[in-house]
Amino acid sequence: MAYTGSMEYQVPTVSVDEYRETGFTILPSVIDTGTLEMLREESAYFVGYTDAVMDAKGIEVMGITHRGKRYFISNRYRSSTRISSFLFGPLMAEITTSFLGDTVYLFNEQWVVKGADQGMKFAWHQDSGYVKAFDPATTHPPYLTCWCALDDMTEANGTISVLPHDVLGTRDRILDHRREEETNDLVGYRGNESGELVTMSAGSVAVFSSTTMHRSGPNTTDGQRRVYLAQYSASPLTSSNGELWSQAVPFVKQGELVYSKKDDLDELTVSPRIRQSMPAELIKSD
Ligand SMILES: O=C(O)CCC(=O)C(=O)O
Repeated sequence: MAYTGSMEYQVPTVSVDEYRETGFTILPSVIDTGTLEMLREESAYFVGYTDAVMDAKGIEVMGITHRGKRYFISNRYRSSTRISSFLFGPLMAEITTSFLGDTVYLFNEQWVVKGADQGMKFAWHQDSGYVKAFDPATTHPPYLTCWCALDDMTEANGTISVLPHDVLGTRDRILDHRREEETNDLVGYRGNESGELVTMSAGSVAVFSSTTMHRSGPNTTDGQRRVYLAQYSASPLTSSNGELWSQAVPFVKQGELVYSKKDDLDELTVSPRIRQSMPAELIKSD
């Protein structure tokens, strides 16, 4: 059973089949223009916010974020009054339940923005490789990434490429990833495969598994390349010591929407590691 609420859009069965076989699929033009505009405005706010944080710290690089070139801004939706309507709304319920089944938790969400002209590439990796790098004994089941395009995605502006599971045998396997000195990227593949380039229009969603190997190219255009990336799991993902790894915010239970803003920040939904990285005003109101 998938999402039981009313939603005009339905994920085609062929897309689910393609995902199961290759590890990824594209859902073209599924985000409406009003939502797209809202996400673009929020993206601008969070990039500005991140620049201000870097200014205050006097730094140009923060983890895998490089000022002006590439931004990864995670776990900030609670600072916005608008983003939760998308993250926990009917469209994402329809998409996530189609791939994960009738119970879904939010695992992580982030902006991935590449700056105009100087947008940096991002190395081959599996999203699960970032979990394994910090928790080598991890045995988590693959989770789901919804890579939501806020701009048309082209080779020129640094879209992603993906490797179908069969190429490296990644369906149920997390490869070891090594950190690249100059970028801080974790690199999971250094071979010659170029994968499938994902070109799609703004408002489309590329759906892939956390074990799907993917990378993205540099942005050589004069506009930003903006993505909102939301990740969901079918059950709370715990690390090898049994603690919650990231977040497990209840979203859909037995096909019904159960997200509750009021209970969103309790200790069952957000791990101490993620809580620590949140702005103080959010934690205080807990
Ligand atoms: O949007 C991109 O350039 C790639 C993002 C990505 O691969 C990730 O965050 O895992």
